[in-house]
Amino acid sequence: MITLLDYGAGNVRSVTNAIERLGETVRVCTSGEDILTAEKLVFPGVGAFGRMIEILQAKNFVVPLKSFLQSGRPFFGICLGMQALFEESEEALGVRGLGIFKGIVKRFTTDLAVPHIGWNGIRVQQPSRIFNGLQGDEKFYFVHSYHIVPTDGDVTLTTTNYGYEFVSAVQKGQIVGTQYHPEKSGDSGLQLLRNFMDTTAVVSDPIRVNGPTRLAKRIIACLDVRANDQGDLVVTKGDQYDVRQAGEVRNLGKPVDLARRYYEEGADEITFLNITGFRDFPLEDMPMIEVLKQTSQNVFVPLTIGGGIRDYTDKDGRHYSALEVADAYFRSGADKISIGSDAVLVVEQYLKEGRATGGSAIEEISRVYGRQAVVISIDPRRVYVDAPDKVPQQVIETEFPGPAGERFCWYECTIRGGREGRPVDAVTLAQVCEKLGAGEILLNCIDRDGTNAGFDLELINAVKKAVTIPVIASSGAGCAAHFLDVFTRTDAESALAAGIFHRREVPIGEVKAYLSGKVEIRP
Ligand code: 1PR
Repeated sequence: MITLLDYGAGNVRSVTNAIERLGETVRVCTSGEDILTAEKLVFPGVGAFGRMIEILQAKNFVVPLKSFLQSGRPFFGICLGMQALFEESEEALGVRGLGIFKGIVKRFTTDLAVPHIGWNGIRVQQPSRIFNGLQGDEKFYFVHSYHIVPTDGDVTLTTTNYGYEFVSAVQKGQIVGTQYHPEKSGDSGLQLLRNFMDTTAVVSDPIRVNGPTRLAKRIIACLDVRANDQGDLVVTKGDQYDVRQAGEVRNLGKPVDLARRYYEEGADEITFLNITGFRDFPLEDMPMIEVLKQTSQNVFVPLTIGGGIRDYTDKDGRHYSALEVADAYFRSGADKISIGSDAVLVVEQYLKEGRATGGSAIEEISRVYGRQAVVISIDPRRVYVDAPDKVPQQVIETEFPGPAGERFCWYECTIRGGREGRPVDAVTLAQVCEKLGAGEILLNCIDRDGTNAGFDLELINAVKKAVTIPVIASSGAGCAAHFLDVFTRTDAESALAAGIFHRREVPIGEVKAYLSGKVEIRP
């Protein structure tokens, strides 16, 4: 039996699912006594360092945890669960970590996008039983803005490159910690966990990778989900956001089945968008929660969910905060949430008042779950102008003139599934959201959605240049070459598609085979 230290923030369901998939039972610890009596302890940390330590202290977990770590029994710390073992973190100066390892946790100092999100390699520095059955050249899923800096080099288990080489895993006796998420790293991650649980696994020294490891460009499958007119939850797909054909909502399959198919075909990440979330409150419309729960049982790559993440008061006057909605999604298996309409309204408020309130959904959710868990989904459409100074919005010069030959355009943000245009432009929206605590931008484009005409590279370049967080290029993919375009002609970290995958026009494997050798991908 594995004891899981759940301190209350983040997605522990995925770790539980991964362990159960490997045939072990999980006991979630609710008291210090549970920690002390654990045979093997897994500590999956998600969120922010300061809050994690605060909760561990409030629950009186610190003393039993230290005692367990000194007992010589197997311990696996994941991400923040590994960082907790160090003395201090720049994320919360003055807050003391567990101090099992000497050293600190530092923020990335690189020109690359931070958080470091995606699949990167590892360079093995010492043998370990967790590598049994691995080659050493596999990629694992990372999502973090801070990394450990151990004082004692002997504890370094693996290193990874992101702008520079950092320590991505540690080992000392029976204590193992990885910055990467084995529960989100497909078969290779499951193998790591299996080896950890099997204390008889042979100590293995896989091939040592030469040269720096490289972050892969991610291919994301997106499932737009809503109820059809018969009330069934279906994956649908719009043409420029119109999801009806001959009056009926297009039905391209069942959400749980399709997500599983994409995982098996090699998707690096899966996104669900509850596209009528702006009018149906997700906590009343439980099917989406159920979709997540079922998906996370079989899909071991990151899951993002969007739609309806905002404050809400139900018909009985009960108020729900956006954070509560996000909580429900994280508890059901989501790794990231994505905010659409509400982000536009938050940014408008920010621009009007000239300052942050501290209470917006973006700020609250990133404070509790960390910025890497907060994605902003932007639904922009082009508005042409004949001169850049004609409008207050951020304007770009375009190679594709408008209907009256206009050579400039700006990207109007929309809310409520593209139904309502707002005065804020996509570039400004992305910049303000980054300031407020967003960790990633999902950049759709209504003009290109469902057209198979390729990504809007001008839009992607304009937004990507304006922010330092990762950008997911979305809308318009029609063939594998479009992915090469977006990865070579913009700096987008990942590309998302829907229609071509749903209709099996271009399977994920074909996209990856085409990109192989041209850009870094996870095979
Ligand atoms: O506003 O916070 O409730 O979130 C609602 C979410 O639902 C937003 O993320 C918004 O993008 C999404 N959404 C709302 N209406 C639609 C619609 O299509 N009618 N879908 C919609 C957005 C766009 C993409 C699509 C890509 C790739 N879908 O995610 O998957 O354009 O498509 P393609 O490869 O076929 O071109 P809130």
